[in-house]
Amino acid sequence: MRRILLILTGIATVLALVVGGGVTWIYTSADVSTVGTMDFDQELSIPPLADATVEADGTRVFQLDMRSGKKEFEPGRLVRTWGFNGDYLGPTLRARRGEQVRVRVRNQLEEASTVHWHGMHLPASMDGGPHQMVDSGGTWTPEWKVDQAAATLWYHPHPHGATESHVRKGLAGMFLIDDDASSALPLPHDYGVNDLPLIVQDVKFSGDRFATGRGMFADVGFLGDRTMVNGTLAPFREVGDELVRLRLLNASTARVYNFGFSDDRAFALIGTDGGLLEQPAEMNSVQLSPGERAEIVVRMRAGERVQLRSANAGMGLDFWSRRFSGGDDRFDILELRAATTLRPSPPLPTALVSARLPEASESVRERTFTLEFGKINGQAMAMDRIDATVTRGTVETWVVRNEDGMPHNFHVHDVQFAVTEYGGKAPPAALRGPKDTIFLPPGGSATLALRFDGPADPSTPYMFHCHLLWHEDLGMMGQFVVVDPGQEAAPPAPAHHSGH
Ligand SMILES: [Cu+2]
Repeated sequence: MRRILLILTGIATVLALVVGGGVTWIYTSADVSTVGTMDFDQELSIPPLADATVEADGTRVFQLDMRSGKKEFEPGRLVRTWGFNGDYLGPTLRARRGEQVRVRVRNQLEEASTVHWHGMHLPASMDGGPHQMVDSGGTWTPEWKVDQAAATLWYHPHPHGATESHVRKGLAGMFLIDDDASSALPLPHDYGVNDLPLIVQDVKFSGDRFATGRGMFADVGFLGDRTMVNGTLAPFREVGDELVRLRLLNASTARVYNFGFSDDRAFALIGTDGGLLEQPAEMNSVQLSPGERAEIVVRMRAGERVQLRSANAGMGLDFWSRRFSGGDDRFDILELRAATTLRPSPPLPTALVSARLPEASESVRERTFTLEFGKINGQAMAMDRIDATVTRGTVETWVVRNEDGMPHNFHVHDVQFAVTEYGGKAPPAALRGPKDTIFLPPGGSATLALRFDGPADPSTPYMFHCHLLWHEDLGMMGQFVVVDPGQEAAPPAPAHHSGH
């Protein structure tokens, strides 16, 4: 009897050690750090400014071809990719407020996709969401008048259920808006010189393809083991000005970054998703979840090297989920190398632009959106269901709550909203500018003021959704239409396909 007990105790001990060891191994091997390990041996590529023709009536016309290709990301690493007008990512589109723009989108891929203008105020039928599919071999030519403040926007596919895979393969690019107010400010403006677009993505390779698998317990979605900027691995960039503006875009499918510098220097946040702040805000780090942008200005010292880094993303998670959601990961992202002599920069202005965001006091209606895995307000996305009908010209209050144990975010098409409350408090400096995407930690909430300026289109919806792309594909998305006063929503037409 005693012997059996001893044997049983022995077996239990061994089992506990194996399971405990396994869990410890899974836990300790789940975090990633590239800090201090990077050679920074590839010069950062800068997406070219897209060619445009200007028609007699002033319309600025761009062309974007979606195509497949191959790109050698590092010596001996040739990967199958997708891109716009090239093998990977796309050119930077640039237009001024007040201009009419037209984009001729040709789909040369073997499957249908879409191109969505993230952050752009435009008619729903031009939005490039899941209702504006462009078939393989098809052409889609949206056109609209740019009617919003200077901002760093971007474009990417939005086909329902396949957004994660289309973006990960390389379909993303920036769309910069200029206006008179921003051009008049003494900010770094020289594209690719002292005004750098930075499209940040995490990546993992598997032979000649991008890996797609989610790690064990990684309920946010795919997390890569290294990062790249503008499709460049281990990038460096030489800079020759005292002040350098970085336009940060988190174009990753699931990863949240907390950007700062290797020496923890302060920088000035000058803009958020939808454009410039009223005044610069000094900080040491800025968090961006997928889809979010930040414009920052950093002061360089002659001859130095400093690394843009992401660390301590935390995300408001407990120690277990933080580890498996990438919150403990650390990345060296980009090395800035200052010339031995720097061109002097004018001082950063203390005031940037005047206030223009909607206010809570203007709101005529409140709605609540609860986020949980795969659902918003208890329902998964349905292409033929309109979830909210808003009246053109009105301001609404949207209260968004994350009732889940994992992080999410919330993106609204067509508008730039004001964050009036975050976690029950006044929003921090990084959330005081125009936003179209907002991060929500587990149990977190945000109160938004949104002005819907239309135009009315009762049968073509805009989307709101979680921008963690796996979650979005699973159905964490809903639809709203903008109508004229007294008008009702019409059932959405079946997805329109642009064919040959
Ligand atoms: Cu989500």
